[in-house]
Amino acid sequence: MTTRAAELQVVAVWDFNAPGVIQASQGSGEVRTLGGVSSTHLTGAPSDPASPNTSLGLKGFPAQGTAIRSAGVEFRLDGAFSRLELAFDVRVSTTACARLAVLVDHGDGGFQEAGTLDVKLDNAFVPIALDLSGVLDPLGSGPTRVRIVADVGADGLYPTAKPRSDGTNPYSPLGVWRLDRVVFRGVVRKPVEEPLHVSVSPMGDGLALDWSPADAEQFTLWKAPSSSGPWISAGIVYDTRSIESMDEVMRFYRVTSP
Ligand SMILES: [Ca+2]
Repeated sequence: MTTRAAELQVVAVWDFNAPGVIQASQGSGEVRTLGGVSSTHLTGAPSDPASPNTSLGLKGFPAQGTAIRSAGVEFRLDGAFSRLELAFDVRVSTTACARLAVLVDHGDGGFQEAGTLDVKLDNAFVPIALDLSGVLDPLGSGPTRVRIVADVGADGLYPTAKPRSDGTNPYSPLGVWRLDRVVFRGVVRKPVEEPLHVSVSPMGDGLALDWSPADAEQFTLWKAPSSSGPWISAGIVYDTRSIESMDEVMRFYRVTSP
């Protein structure tokens, strides 16, 4: 068994040091703006050693309390990954929204929340990290889309890093975000790998699928209506046994590693 940290590799990086380039600077993918936000290039984060070092500036956010979770950026990674982790540096201006929601493509056109992040400092780059595996790993394979968008607080308003001296919220659509060193780490998930031998035995109302440990600490379980497919990922399994309910349609199973 190898350790989790050792297996994760950098799969895509955006360093935003080439103005106007939307492609990843390392790996394969593209970034685009969302919700009417426009992009510009501003001074980069100190963590980026490159010279010149610029960042992706985002401006033109929605009016206070409107168009929630619509404004920001979307990163599309070519390929599918498991154990995906996102890290980036973000800088919010004094009047910009200081709450970020990270959303991942649910595979059916919808997006699912992977986490919300509150930036505590204004006008300084702060490092952010988020494990996306909890929401991404149960999903099927395909292009991976991850959004970073402005989110409201419990009061329905876009929060800022700090209030005015009189306690009021200084949020303004003129506020600016800067993103830099957006790094995705993970394990490349191949569409279907060689299946492991699976033994099947009845258990109550379902089936117990058992397979050998192989040289892995996680496995992908696939289902299909026939032995020729189409094979659909039923999720990542961290054990060598899965209990499946009887399914009239999905009658074939395979397990691959990872
Ligand atoms: Ca940079």
